[in-house]
Amino acid sequence: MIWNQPRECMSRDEMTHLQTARLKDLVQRVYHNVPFYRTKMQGLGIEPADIQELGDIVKLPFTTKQDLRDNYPFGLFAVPKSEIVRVHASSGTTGKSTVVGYTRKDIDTFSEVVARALASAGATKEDFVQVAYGYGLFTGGLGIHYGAEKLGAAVIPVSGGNTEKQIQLLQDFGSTVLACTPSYAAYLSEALEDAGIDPASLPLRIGVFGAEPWTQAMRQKIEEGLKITAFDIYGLSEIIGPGVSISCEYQDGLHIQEDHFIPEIINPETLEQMGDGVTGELVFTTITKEGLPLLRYRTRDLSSLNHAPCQCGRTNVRMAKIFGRSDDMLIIRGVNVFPSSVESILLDIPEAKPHYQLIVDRKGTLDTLEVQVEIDDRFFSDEVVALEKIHQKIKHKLESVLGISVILRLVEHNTIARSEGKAKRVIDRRSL
Ligand code: DLL
Repeated sequence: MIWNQPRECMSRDEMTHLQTARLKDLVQRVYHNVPFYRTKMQGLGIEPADIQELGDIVKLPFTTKQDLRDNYPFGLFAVPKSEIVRVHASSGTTGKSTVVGYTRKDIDTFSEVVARALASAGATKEDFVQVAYGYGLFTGGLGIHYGAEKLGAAVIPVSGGNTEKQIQLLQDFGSTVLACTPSYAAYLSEALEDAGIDPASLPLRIGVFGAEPWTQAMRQKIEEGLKITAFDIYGLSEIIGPGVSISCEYQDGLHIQEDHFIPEIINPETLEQMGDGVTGELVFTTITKEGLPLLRYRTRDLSSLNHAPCQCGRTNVRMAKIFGRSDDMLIIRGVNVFPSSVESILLDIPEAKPHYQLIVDRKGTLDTLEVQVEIDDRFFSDEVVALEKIHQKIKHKLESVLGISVILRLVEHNTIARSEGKAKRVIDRRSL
């Protein structure tokens, strides 16, 4: 179902018109209300009047996570503190977290984009949505919660973790929609199997998964394991939270809520804007946000844009499934390795489970990559020869695709730590 037909199915002309008007208004607001942006714009020798059409966006300064940190906690807010009704903070692993603030209207926008996302996944007011994203400073729990309520669905606000409870609620409350990270969904599916519960016996039918990179192969594994259809929901706290974009029933990219967020793809080196189909860094400008409006925020997420019409009827531009983050890219002995490439390879191998970890280390002057992957109990036999065969097969595949030598360790079920939220796929001991 399309939740907001007029907004999600606009003609390109109408969208351009709306975005231009909103961009001009945004530039006025940040110029007058956020000293950081006024100084930046003055430094570039531009004034709000220089922004007349959409293409003028390239004249505007970029914003980075560091800018948010430098202005910690509330320095980039564009409204008086009394207008802020909620704050969230992102789960940064290094340095200070980034704090974001919402006005009442921002919370309405947030709920609206999440309602659109859930509807795109096929949820309706008839559904019971089990929200297993963490509640708290993280935007996942409360973000999906408000959107599901807006949709008119029933929310089950269980939050992350407590797997036994999750399973009990899936059974007793008959949840039809599950919202959590893909890695946790993979874990839940396995926990059901261990408990001897047939997922087909549960009413669960839709998964709304995001907050971390995951491949199509992982989607298929989870869909098979839980007997559901899984959708990819993308977002980041700085822009609003979950709901910036979502896949539709055609599963060919994620529709961006363009009436609220203008996307661009840039070359992260030259900072130039790239055309459709070219992979680069995603950049967003928040054109309706009041509390913390951002100009050209550099997400570090790698994707590409596609303006071609989609069979679902939505006209909003699609972004390709996130390929990884530019800062996730590992450089091992000079070769670029993306954790997502490793995931695709592993999940293509029937004996491998969707639980793996990459450990990068330095022995002397040489970087090493160790890949640990859990092997299905059925294959983890005592027969050394059989296991050795699987080992050789996976190692060969990894090395031929990645182009570097790999230390492969096949481990037993439940060896790799499970995560209730975002999975930690890479341990880089070189930087410790
Ligand atoms: O992860 C918001 C969110 C919550 C999205 C629930 C989806 C579901 P942050 O904690 O600020 O916000 O982290 C944002 O997570 O820049 C991406 O690198 C990554 N990310 C989020 N969604 C996806 C996705 C939330 N669907 C950062 N695919 C982003 C790949 C994702 N990466």
